[in-house]
This record gives sequence, C-alpha cells and structure tokens, in this order.
Amino acid sequence: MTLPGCPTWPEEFARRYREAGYWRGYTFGRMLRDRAAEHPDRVAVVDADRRITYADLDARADRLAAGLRELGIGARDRVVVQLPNIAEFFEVCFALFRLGAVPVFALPSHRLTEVSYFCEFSEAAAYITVDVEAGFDHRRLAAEVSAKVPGLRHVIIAGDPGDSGFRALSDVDAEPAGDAGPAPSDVAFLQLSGGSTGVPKLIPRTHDDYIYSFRASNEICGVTADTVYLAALPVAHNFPMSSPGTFGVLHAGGRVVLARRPSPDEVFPLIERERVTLTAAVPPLALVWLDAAAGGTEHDLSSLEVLQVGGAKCSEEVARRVRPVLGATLQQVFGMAEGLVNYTRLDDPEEVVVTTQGRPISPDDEVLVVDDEDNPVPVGRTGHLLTRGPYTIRGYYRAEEHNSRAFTPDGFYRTGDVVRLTEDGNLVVEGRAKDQINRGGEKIAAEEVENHLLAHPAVHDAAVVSMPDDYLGERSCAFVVPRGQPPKARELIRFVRARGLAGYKVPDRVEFVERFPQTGVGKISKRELRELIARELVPELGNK
Ligand code: OOB
Repeated sequence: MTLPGCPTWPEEFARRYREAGYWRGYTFGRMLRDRAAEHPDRVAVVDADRRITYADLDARADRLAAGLRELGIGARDRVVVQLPNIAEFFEVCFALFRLGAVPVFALPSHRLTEVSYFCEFSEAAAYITVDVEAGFDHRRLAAEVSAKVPGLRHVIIAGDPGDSGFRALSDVDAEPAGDAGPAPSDVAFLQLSGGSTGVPKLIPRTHDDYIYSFRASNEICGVTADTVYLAALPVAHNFPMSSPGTFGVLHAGGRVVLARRPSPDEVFPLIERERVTLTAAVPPLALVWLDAAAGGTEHDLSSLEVLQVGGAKCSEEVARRVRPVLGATLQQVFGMAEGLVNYTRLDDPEEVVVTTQGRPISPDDEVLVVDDEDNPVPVGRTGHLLTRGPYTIRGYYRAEEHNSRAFTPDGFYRTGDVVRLTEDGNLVVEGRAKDQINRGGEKIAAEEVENHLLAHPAVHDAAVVSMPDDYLGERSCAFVVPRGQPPKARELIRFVRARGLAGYKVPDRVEFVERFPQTGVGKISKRELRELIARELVPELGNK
C-alpha cells in the first residue's frame, strides 16, 4: 500500500513504463545491498571526516533502520530530514528507504517557518537534523520546532546534541531484523517543490520512477563505477541528488565526494585530492569557479571531465568559458523536482551545448509547448512547457485543489516555464509564467513572501517580483503599498527574517509605492513592476 494523498500514474501508463523497461521493480534498499555485494570495499561516500565503503554504508543503514524501528518509526511514517553535505545524509536516507519510511527533504537553509510547516503538514513522526551548520545552531531550531509541533515524536541530531536533550543519531543503533521493505511502486520520499504558492508543495517520488531517472541519466552522463562525483550543491536538492547526482553515482558503484561549502577554496582541493570527474553547479557558482580557475589556481583540476550547470539559465557567455578555463565538457541541465530533466548530450556540437538547455532523458517524456489556451505552438515558437512521462509526478502530496490547476485533465504537469523547441529537438528556456523568483537556482514563491510581508501592520499590500542581477541572474524586490506612514525598508526586511524564513527568501530590496499598476482585469501587473525595477532602480545600490 502506498502513501495516502499521493496521486499516481493510471494503470495503462504504469504498464507501459514497466513494459518499456523503465520501471524495473527495484528499490533503493536493494540497490545499496547489490552494490555492497558487488564491491564491498570500494569507497561510496567521502566527507570531511570519513571515507565510507559500500559495505559500511550498507551495514550502517541496516543498523540505523533497526534503531529507528525501535523508536517506533515504520513504513509510511514521514521523517523530516534536514542535513547538510555530510555522510550521515546517506546513512539516514538508506535507513529510511529500507524501513519504507518516507523522508521529507528540507534544505539546510530552511528555518522555523518552513521546517515546522513540513513537520505539521506531513504529520512527521520525527525530525532529523544536524548540530551546527554554516554557523547556525540547528539544535536551537529543533527545540523551537518541537515546541511548535506537538505531534513530532522524535528529534535526532547528527553530530553533537550538546545540552539540547535530543537523541544523537550515532546512538540510534540496533541489531538488524531483516525488514521486508517497501514495494518498488511505493513513494520513496517527498521532495520539495520550488513552488509558486503560499506554502511549499511536496513531491511524491517512487522507487520505480526515481531510480529510472538516475539510471537513465547515468547513461547520458557517462557515469560508471569509475566516476567520482563531487556534490557541492546541497545534497537534498533534486539536481545533485539524481541528475545523475549522488544517487546515480551510488547506483553505478562510483564514489560520492561531499563538499560542505561550495567555494573554490574547499572544492578545488577536493577535486585534486579525489580526482573528481563530474560535478554540478548552479550558474552563479559556475561563474565563481570559472573566475577562480581563470585567475590561476595551484590545484590540479585536470581530472574534471564534465561540469553540469543547471537550476537556472546559464548565460551563453558563462557557457563558452567552461572548456577553455576548466578543460571540462559543459553539460546544461534543465530539470525540476517534479520530474522532467533535460540534458545537452556530451557529444552535442558546441553551439547546441552553449545555446540550449538540452532534451529529455526518456523517449517517453512527452513534451508539449502550448499557448495560453493549451493549443500547441509550431516548433521554434515560444510557449508554455507541459510534460508527462515515466518519472514526472501526476500530482503533489495532499494538494487536490492545487493539482487540478497544476496538471491538465490528461495528466500533463504545467511546469510554468516558457520555452521554445529548436528544429533539432532541444529546449531553450525563454522565461517563466509562474509567480516565482529564481535567485541563482534557489526558488522563491512570490506569494509565500508576500504573505509574510502582509503580516506587518504597516503593510497594506505587497507584490514580490524578480529584478535582474549580473551575478545571481535574479534577485527579489518587494513592492509595498504602506498603510499610513511607510516603515523603513530595513525594518520590513528584519521583520520578515524574524518570522523564521530561509535567508534566500528575504527580499533583497523593498520599494514603497502608492498603488500597484494593474492589468486589464484588475490584477496587479507584475510585468509592469518588473519593468519598473529593471528601468529605474537596478543601477542604484540595493538596500538589504
Ligand atoms: C531544478 O529543480 P527545481 O525543482 O528546484 O526547479 C525547477 C525549475 C524549472 O521549472 C525552471 O524554472 C528552473 O527551475 N530551471 C531552469 C534550469 N534548470 C531549472 N531554468 C533555466 N535553465 C535551466 N537549466 O532546478 C533542477 C532539478 C533537476 C536538475 C536540474 C535542476
């Protein structure tokens, strides 16, 4: 029995995807077991402190699963997992996968508002987090979360629980009992959506569909047991997790190297020491690496064969610098946690690699480019991207009403991306119709931030829009209609931050206006607000 509240594929599609050999009835638990049997002594995961072999990871996942079972955590129980790039992330994931418990992946930058929402909404049995990350004490956050969410039965800390009173992850340990484990068609975890609504949506991914997506990605990206993959982006994000990411590399029996911070002074020595062959970056990070490498580095980066760039549009200028500066092949990746992932292929001509965002993984990824009335537009014309396929969800977790808008009646996901198809079948991302800001790959749902601004007594109305930024691509600007005397921009920014929101969602800039420009039907014209900020305000300094 799968998790209630998770829409699934109609039987005729499920049958087709099985018959085509995409869904092979495999689970994460078996995947690790098989790799550990094939090459127990190969190193699976390297982090700052440890080198863990496949056999070690397999054994630890079993013992941790048994320890969690003793705490009363079992099949279909949701567990919010907020871990940085440390080896424990994989121990926890595989332990939960083996139990059939369902991780809900939070990012390390999430704070009280997001984490308590994930716990409450998913009715989580447990919250697993870290002691301290990037100078932030997650044990204090955990105390606030557990006070706010009475239903949360366990809080478990990777590292040192200090005097928090919470359990240490290392103490969760018991003799394995040989669990039956989940079915391949079961939901393996809930991934986070970038979102465009007031609260983030959760994305149910099954063992069958997710394993297919990274197994097929491995083929496209040339991943084998010899691959050494560096995870510099947060491991819980879909891109470094499955495109082909850490899970793809573990599926192939390769090695995953974890960088705790993505800066060149941490990443370059790791590339040299571990002979990293593949890594992934969002465009601003790729730019930082390129600048650092172009300025001359003492580190030998020659092992790097492929640099993947995705999560936000990579400018042609950045794309063209990858080979000359790093000596690596660029691969553009245009994907989404809901499913569909597009890659430029490693043997594509340079022009395709630098000017397009590639094409889908699967022959059964159905991609439609449509106008505002859902009618297909001719090849080469810009339109809305709709998609359906063997690893694209049919609906969000517990979101029936939203699902009726986010999916067409015949099951296509409305990506909210505005794209065009080239003659040779590649996609070019031209823009976005969804009400979201893509801040260097980090997605901000405008409505979510607007709701926080509206909670301030001096805010009458708020509209959050993107503003162009040379480095991040976009930053966020909050336009505010004040109620009476406008507060200081700084005071509003502090107010939003104090509500316990991830830092990247806090507006980069606040502008006060008397009223909002309106569209013909009386809605706020965000297009005009974006034009206003691009025209008049960007050259000035931000006020964050
Ligand atoms: C990845 O996943 P999400 O769920 O954080 O964000 C998805 C959205 C897309 O709908 C699109 O708006 C944007 O991020 N996006 C890109 C892009 N890659 C993602 N926009 C332009 N160019 C690109 N290359 O971001 C994600 C998931 C798996 C693999 C790669 C990225």
